Amino acid sequence: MEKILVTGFEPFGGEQTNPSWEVVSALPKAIAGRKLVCERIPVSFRHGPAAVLGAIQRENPSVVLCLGQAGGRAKVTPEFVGINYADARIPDNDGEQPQGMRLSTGAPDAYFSTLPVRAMAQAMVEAGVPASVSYSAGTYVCNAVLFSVLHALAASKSTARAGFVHVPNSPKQACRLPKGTPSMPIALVLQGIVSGLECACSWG
Ligand code: PCA
Repeated sequence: MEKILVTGFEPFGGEQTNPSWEVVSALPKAIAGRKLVCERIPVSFRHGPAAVLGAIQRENPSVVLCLGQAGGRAKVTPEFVGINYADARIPDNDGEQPQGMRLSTGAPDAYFSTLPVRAMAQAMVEAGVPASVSYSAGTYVCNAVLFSVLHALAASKSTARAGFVHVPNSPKQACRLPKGTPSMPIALVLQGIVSGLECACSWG
């Protein structure tokens, strides 16, 4: 049975929870006839990308989807591109704060996601979940994970497809955040991710 690797992050930035992991831990055991393998990864420039790459080596998935929290966003957002750049606004969970530097010297400036991000966003919307393609995954750990995974898969000539989806804060988080902070119920985000994965698996 082919596998789908799905990852979510531990909490960061003083939060108690991370909606990305809340969603991943609620996913079904299989989607589109492929077994789901779920991994919780650290918010760490050093250890986050390595954790996903280790899981890819171990599980040999045909699809890799990493999820992360994007505070302030109101929609589920498949990411179009990962860039070879880090500029951390706050320290990561190891206390590291790379600023204004490349993630990898000698690697390309950027990689486009190899998942069908436009079709996935469309599938999410059709399932009734607010979603749109994002053209920036930021310059923090999520972008580092996306870039590093795409770089490693390209370098090894892997046929696995990979991408990243940012999700809004959960309502539980938004209760303690400033007035007007958008949020989305975990169950709705979950529906979006399932629809997005079904779409990705039906693609080519
Ligand atoms: N979001 C952060 C890192 C971990 C997470 O869930 C980001 O967008 O980079």
